[in-house]
Amino acid sequence: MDKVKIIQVKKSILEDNDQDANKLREELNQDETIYINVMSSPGSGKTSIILKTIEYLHNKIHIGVMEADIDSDVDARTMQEHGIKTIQVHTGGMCHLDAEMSRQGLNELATDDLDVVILENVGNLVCPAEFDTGAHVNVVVLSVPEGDDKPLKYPLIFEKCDAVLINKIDAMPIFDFDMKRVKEHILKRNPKAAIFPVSATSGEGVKMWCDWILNQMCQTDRRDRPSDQEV
Ligand SMILES: Nc1nc2c(ncn2[C@@H]2O[C@H](COP(=O)(O)OP(=O)(O)O)[C@@H](O)[C@H]2O)c(=O)[nH]1
Ligand SMILES: [Mg+2]
Repeated sequence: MDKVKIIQVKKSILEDNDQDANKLREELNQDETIYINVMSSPGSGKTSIILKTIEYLHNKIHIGVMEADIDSDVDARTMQEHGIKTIQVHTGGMCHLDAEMSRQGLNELATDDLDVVILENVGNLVCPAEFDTGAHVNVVVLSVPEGDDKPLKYPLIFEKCDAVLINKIDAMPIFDFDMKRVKEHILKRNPKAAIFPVSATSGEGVKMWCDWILNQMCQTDRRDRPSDQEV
């Protein structure tokens, strides 16, 4: 097994990250590559759901993964062991990725042959929400054991996203998690959010989520950040 490619990315010196993020989206549009930013707290199942997504979609589209962490290459090694084109970016202690850091990682990954790049962002429900990475699609993974109140406690990330995956639904019988209530909390903050109850372990719900991704790819005009919607 080849060693994982690891790069240290540097924070943007540009004042206007939003402008830079729009520019990156434009560049990716020209390459016809869709960039999906997956955010969540540590352990909610980002790596697991990304693997399941690629397992489902690999016969249809080419997907690469960019792993962003403060340290380690654990998740990138997992991706590579599954034969997935991947790069590990280290953020130099930062708890998020900005558009320039994304660009550095994407350049090293080399996206020419990729239809989709999935970013597994740094595990955190706060900082990643504050920085536009240049992604076309922003996704939050919330897992059942974390509780149905998280959209109330971390509203910004739920406002900024296009889709929420409620993961670990196989664990619903064990936890006091109210699916109806969590959907209400999310939609109150973001009426346009698509919500997918899934289990990365059993595969339940994954088809609907993957069909939604394919549908996003058909939407050609993704120039403006989709989450800049009125909420
Ligand atoms: N029961 C259950 N466990 C899951 C599911 N998805 C992930 N896990 C477990 O949750 C733990 C953290 O998952 P991981 O994908 O590493 O989360 P990440 O830190 O967000 O990337 C691992 O032990 C996974 O096996 C799921 O749908 N159901
Ligand atoms: Mg992970």
